[in-house]
Amino acid sequence: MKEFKHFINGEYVSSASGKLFENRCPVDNSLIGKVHEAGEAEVDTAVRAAKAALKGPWGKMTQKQRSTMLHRIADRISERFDEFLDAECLDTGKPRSMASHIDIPRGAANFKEFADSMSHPTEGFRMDTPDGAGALNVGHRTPKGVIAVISPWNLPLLLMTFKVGPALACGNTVVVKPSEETPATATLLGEVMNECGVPPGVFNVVHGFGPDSAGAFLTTHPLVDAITFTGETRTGEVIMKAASVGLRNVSMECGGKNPGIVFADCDLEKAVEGTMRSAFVNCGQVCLGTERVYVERSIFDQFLARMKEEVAKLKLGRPEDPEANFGPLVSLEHRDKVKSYYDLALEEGATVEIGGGIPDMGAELNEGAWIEPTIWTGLADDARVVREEIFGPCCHIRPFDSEDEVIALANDTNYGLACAIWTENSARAIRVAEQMEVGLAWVNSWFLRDLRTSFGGAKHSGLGREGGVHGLEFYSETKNICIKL
Ligand code: NAD
Ligand code: 6OD
Repeated sequence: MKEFKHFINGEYVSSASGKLFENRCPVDNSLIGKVHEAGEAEVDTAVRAAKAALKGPWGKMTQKQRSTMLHRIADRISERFDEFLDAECLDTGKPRSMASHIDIPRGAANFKEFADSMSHPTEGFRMDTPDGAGALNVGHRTPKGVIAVISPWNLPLLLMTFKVGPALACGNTVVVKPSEETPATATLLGEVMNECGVPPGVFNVVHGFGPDSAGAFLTTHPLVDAITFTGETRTGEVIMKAASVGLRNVSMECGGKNPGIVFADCDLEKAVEGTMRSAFVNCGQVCLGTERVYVERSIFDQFLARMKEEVAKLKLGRPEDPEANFGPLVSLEHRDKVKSYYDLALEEGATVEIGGGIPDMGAELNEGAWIEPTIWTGLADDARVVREEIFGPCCHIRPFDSEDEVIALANDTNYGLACAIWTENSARAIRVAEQMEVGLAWVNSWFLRDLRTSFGGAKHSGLGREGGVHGLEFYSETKNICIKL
């Protein structure tokens, strides 16, 4: 049985309180191991270690030296690929075929990419002065300090390193609080940091829950200089309150209820393939995923029929099953939540086109967090199932008649993370994308990412942007040095 300890100041440490909680595999609900739960004392030690490390060898490194170290971390993740893959799949139950193409390679790429993209030209302005001599203004960037990284369970390594990579590239130190559901890859990353010679205190991990636990202790700690969070909007609101004490910066990547818009002039097969991925990959547990699909009426029946055919082909199975492309939800608790929306859909008058229940997976797997991929039609636009984020493998498909109508429908939500537009008419694609109230608009694609671009959500889906220069803004402090000539 595994034991997941905190990683503080370069060492694995137990909780002083002796408090541990269980970590279970959602495939069959078997016990993976026990996780140490951090109290205020361990969080305080981690934050102080991170603060001290800013003044140690890490703080004296040049940008180039840090960049070399981040490349080494990426290489080491790739060398230990199978260990990261095993750990991620055990925690989440996701298919190895998916994690080996998305989660682990992106975990490594997040260090490589940000190692390279975080050095930017310094701004400089020469100004006139009344005496005619002039002055020179030079923008100077310093690390922000200790960054608290609070991450979720759906893409644990990918989303945690999307923040740790740029934070370290800018010279900060971090204290990571991974989700209580998925402690493994963050813990393993500690070993990699030591193997790569990252100074103690630069990367720290504390385990635990949110309220009255590691998450709250970390986000309220006065020595934390900024907080970067990925998770539910409601949790983000609580964290923002904590960050208001001391006016700490926050970056918030939160939930979504993302629309897919399928015009009659799309390439139907591409639209079906893309919508299938955006609704069902990772068992629908992707913040960018499509839970509302709007299809132009003339192709509605054809599109729906093709989607149902493809859903019927999804193969549920263990992560290691080479045929399986669909795993369980992350936990029984989350399965209960998703299932409650399946029940609500019936109460709200949905037609269940396919799925809608809990599958019989056989004696070995029936204790796991399995749920059927599901498509509904026929719900009203104000149904809760159409308005609230479910974060499961399901979508509602509804016909529309005009471009203006679908733009209004797609934007009629408190969320504003992403959308996917399917059309072969590029003028229309641009026109519609420009009117979408979202942070990310995909045209004839989904989840296609150049890490130099901005990432984040509008409305209740987030605050601020990360990625490329946007991350540089968040993870560094800019000082203007004005030199009188
Ligand atoms: P969550 O908000 O429940 O938890 C996220 C993290 O916050 C966990 O580590 C949790 O322990 C911690 N936390 C909870 N309460 C806290 C508190 N009071 N103080 C400090 N930390 C606290 O989210 P989740 O269930 O892990 O993830 C699913 C949600 O995340 C969905 O809403 C999804 O849309 C969102 N998400 C968004 C993005 C994005 O990039 N926009 C990416 C992935 C997931
Ligand atoms: O690709 C990324 O950088 C990213 N942050 C993806 C988020 C996925 C949400 O579940």
